[in-house]
Amino acid sequence: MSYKIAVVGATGNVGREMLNILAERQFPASEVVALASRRSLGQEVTYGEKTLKTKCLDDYDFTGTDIALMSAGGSISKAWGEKIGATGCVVIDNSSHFRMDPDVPLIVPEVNPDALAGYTKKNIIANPNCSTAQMMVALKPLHDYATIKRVVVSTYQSVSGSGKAAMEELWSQTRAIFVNDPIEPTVYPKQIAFNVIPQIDVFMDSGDTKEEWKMVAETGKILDPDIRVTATCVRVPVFLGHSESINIEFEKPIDETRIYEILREAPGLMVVDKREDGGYVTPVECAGEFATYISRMRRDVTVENGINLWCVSDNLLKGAALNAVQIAESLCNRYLKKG
Ligand code: 2RA
Repeated sequence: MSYKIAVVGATGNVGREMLNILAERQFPASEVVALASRRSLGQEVTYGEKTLKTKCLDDYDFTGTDIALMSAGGSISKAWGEKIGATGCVVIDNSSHFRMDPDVPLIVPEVNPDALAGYTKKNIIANPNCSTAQMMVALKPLHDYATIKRVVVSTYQSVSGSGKAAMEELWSQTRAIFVNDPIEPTVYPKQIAFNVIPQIDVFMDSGDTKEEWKMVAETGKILDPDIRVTATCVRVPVFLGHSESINIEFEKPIDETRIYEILREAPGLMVVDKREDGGYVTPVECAGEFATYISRMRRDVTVENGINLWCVSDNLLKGAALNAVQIAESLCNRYLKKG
């Protein structure tokens, strides 16, 4: 039982990781096709031991392709998503374009796998925003335990979330400052080197940024619309790995020992939490890892049933490519069985 897979946006940060993870997890692929824009035609990308030459999306016929993993930006998803789905190829889209579409399931496999059943409406499944995905993995077991009523989250998001140009900007700005020849920001509104920027994506009328809105709206769709969520999303001078400070208030009484047990047993989570120097995870340690890490769990004594958590994950993996491949695995195991 094997599947023909297309990776759309194969030369981007996430596309390359999708190929790496398909190979690393030995996804049952009969063939993997790397698709990109015409300007990237022929560019080589690695898929395990193989090197694939990218083909042009515009010229590709999706007939006979079982799954398309897409991470080519919202405009490409808007132009191609439903067209590809109509060929019978199931789209797993990493852009934000379809996430809040009522006919498209928004999936974190450890959290709401049953929602996958809705994929047949458009043959499209949406991958959540990177900062949402890691928070869902942490919140789901706790919500099942004591019913979460309110979440206050502050994020510290790496520049890889903005793409290669942002990573190059952090590097070049840092280098320029060291030689006392600062350069003007281009990717971000302000300098990112040795700085933090409290803006990710555009501002909305509410004063929230779209990234903050995504965390609120996507939590409601994936986990529970009754959970009250407020977010502040910040860009930090880190290349890889998103960190989040999460304050959680529960409806029901909680026990810290039980919470540790629940987090340690939860799928996709790794608890590293010692109340000593260095007894916690930082972004540099999560890079390349599939797990979402939890540290610094402690009571929030300002409310009756509250805790604080530190949550770190590789934003290109659980925040994007890994979650997409895990969706593909669930899809094949549950619905796309082949004789
Ligand atoms: C970011 N979550 O971190 C957004 C998109 N990946 O830039």
